[in-house]
Amino acid sequence: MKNQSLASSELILNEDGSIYHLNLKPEDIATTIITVGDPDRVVDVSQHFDSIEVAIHKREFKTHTGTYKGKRLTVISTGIGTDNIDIVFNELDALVNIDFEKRIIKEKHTQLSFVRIGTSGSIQHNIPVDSFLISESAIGFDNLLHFYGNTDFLDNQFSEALVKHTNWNSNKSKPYVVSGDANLIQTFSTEGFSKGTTATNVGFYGPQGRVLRLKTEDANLNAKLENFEYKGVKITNLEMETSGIYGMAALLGHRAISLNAILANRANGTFSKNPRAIVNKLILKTLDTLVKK
Ligand code: R1P
Repeated sequence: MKNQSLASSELILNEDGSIYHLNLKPEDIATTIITVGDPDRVVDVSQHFDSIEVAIHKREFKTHTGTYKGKRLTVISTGIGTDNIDIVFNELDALVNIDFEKRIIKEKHTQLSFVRIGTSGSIQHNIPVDSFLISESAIGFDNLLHFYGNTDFLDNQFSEALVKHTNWNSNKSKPYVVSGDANLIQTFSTEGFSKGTTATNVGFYGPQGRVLRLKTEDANLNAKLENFEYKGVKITNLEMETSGIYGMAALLGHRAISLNAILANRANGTFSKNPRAIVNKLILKTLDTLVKK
């Protein structure tokens, strides 16, 4: 497989040689990449850069590359959900690990470091709005990883315990459990971050137990998630990308950490009074941690 040329239907390049959805060329990205959901958040990050050398926007994928305190960084928006994470991770990986001229996988692997700066809802009373949380691991309620082989790194016993505890409906895809990068987690484990296990959902409303006009299949799911415990680990928060990020990073040989600004507390029904300021605080904290010697 390694030296087989990739067909133009598989590795899709635009006329200018950029990769299909992201519209980026290999020289456009740094090896440290910040991912954000919202395209508008890209500027919230890059406004702190010393200078911006690349600014490209296609669909929900907006990319700025520049330097922060001398360190070259890329910030890219993924839009919402793990289906977009599949595109972003495969295409960013292709930019460094596939030779676009020869259309073959490069012999030498380049490792990327991904840092998600995202927003999230806590499901535990003791994790308040406006706090910051590192996802030590993620539980995927999406089914992205089930489409890839070689998933030995998944914690299947954890999944089984959760399936049993929640009486998980088998019509839904089986939850999978994947960890973030231990070194990045260590680096970010500074004062002000709590650590937890993040459940990644396939939607914002029903899948996260929000009832507007539609009832959910299991009205008690969030309560079951809140009181679930496996080997002392509790599920702390809900969002929509982390399992895909951790899973794709593990599959492709990259490093990833997901940082969450807790904007909602689902257990007590509260929402941040100043979400923008909280996310901006997390952005600066993240940038400064990335340049710390
Ligand atoms: C839902 O409002 C979105 O916000 C959270 C969820 O994961 C989902 O993408 O993250 P972002 O603020 O990073 O997009």
